[in-house]
Amino acid sequence: MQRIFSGIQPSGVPQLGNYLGAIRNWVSLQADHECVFCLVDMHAITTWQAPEELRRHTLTQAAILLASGIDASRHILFNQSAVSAHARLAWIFNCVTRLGWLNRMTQFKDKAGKDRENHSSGLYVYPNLMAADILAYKATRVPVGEDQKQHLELANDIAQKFNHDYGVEFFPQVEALIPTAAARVMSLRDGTKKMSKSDPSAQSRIELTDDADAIALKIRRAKTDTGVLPADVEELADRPEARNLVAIYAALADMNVQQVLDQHQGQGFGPFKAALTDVVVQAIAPIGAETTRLLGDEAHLLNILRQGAQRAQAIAEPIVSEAEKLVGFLK
Ligand code: AQP
Repeated sequence: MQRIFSGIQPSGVPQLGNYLGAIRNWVSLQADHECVFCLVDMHAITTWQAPEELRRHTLTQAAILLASGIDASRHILFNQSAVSAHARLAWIFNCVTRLGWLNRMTQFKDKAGKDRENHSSGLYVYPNLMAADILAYKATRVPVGEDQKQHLELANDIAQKFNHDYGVEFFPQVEALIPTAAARVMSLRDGTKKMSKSDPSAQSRIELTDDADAIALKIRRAKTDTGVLPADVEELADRPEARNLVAIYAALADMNVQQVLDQHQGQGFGPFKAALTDVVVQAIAPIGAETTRLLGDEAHLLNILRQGAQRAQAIAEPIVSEAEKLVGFLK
């Protein structure tokens, strides 16, 4: 059975893009993979997180994953900082990765914007830690949204260079599993920007804990153009906001974009948004309700994460110790 590693940052409440790009996929991959799911709190602090918020978001995220269908008794769910192997391997990878490789990473450019000098060095070396997360488990498959594809290519470059430098086939190559539907969900306020849990505008995203009223309001206020829904997919090409709403509908209703247009062509955004609201509420509201219930028992959540960390440690420790020996560290 192939091993999967995937992570999500507790940098806010997970949003619909996290769900469609990652979480939903994780749930179905559990059937035929050995899965390691990680709340990557060390990644989260690459941008400022107030400590109490980080703690709250980590617990909320654990609850959301369980509410979405992650089975922590058969698979592993834990928070990254609880297993020191991640940080140790990341440091080795900081020394393997070339600066030129990091300079090409578009996510750093997007997140740092023009103000590069004022961002943390952690944000810059984020892809090295991500490579360490995966390779500490010698995972071979990584389900991610499309935005993470470049980081996975870098993880393969790092694995290859490590193997080459130390003259041994130690780390495997990893394969990105990118969903075909809604691989990149865009902001409700700007169809050219991806939906993000840390976007300053809460109106730009649907959070997995939003109730039916909040979902309806956000969709009603979502930016659109003044046209109607066209008959053909090609006609959405230069209408990013319309394309995004149709893609969300399609992904949640298990349809393709053309099938959604066949049903709704000629409709204005008023009626289409109402139909979309129904589809989103049906998919998301039960997750929110179950999350609230799970958050009522914090001790139980902490216990699940603690047990997950022990099981993660049992896999990662021998692999990272061996990597350290290969590097020449005295053990
Ligand atoms: N908009 C998106 N569409 C599709 N997939 C997405 N993912 C994130 N946003 C979208 C996928 O969700 C998984 C977990 O992401 P993450 O939390 O590790 O980091 P991120 O990609 O930086 O997500 P956010 O929401 O944008 O977080 P912040 O705002 O903190 O940076 C990944 O598999 C990602 O592809």
